[in-house]
Amino acid sequence: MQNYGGLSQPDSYEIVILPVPFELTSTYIKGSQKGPAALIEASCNMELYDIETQSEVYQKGIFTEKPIKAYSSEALLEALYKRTKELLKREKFVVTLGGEHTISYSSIRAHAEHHGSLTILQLDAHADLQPAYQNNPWSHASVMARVKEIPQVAKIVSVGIRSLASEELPFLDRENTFFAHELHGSWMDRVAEKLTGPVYLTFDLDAFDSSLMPSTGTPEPGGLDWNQATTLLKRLAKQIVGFDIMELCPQPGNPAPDYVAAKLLYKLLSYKFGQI
Ligand SMILES: [Mn+2]
Repeated sequence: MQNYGGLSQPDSYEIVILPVPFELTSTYIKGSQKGPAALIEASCNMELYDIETQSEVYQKGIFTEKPIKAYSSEALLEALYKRTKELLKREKFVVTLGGEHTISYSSIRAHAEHHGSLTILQLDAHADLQPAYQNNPWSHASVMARVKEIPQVAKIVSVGIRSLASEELPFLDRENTFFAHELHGSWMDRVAEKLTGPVYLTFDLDAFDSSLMPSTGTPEPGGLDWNQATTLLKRLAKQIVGFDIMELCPQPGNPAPDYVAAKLLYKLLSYKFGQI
């Protein structure tokens, strides 16, 4: 596999890309295990100067780790947790690429323990609050239910939700949930107000509208567009201490969504480390 951005591995670096091509519980369109490789391949075609921030964030050093693989959810989650802890101890900024959304649990757990208290910003079409799904507590549809159980997670703010099962309603934190149909007027102010202290961003790509991002396991209409997502994230970027980009499910013959995901990652890094 190539390195993110088509870069050669730097000797010193602040940023680590952690590919996790793991998929076990997809229920609709399968293929998210190919997500990290497709994102990285698309990223090799990006121009690395960011106009908005007038920066070349790759100069901070971006190191692409070897993919983490395992055959069971439990083994994968343990391996990712350990690797992330180790990287955080070395003061790296960690970006995790999925793969199914379940993976975020370990990333969040490691970041939450590292920071003591952490607010989660979840961009997603789905609440992912099923106590278990198809009898599996580690289903992609249960990931935020598991994240809620992490003691150091202070709050989860969910944005873009537009598909829900009635079983999830009792678990929904209505105060901190921004449904897609509510994203008008001063919604970004309202989201920003909820996000205090260090923030971990988990970006399920199905948060994007399915016209922009058809390449996910569960594409949904009525989602965020590029400018909405990047304007929100630009505003919050300095608070973000780590993030993941999940559920890219590449489609043969349509590489454009892979490029959207690759560019989203670079935009986030540019906002985080560049001048805004
Ligand atoms: Mn999700």
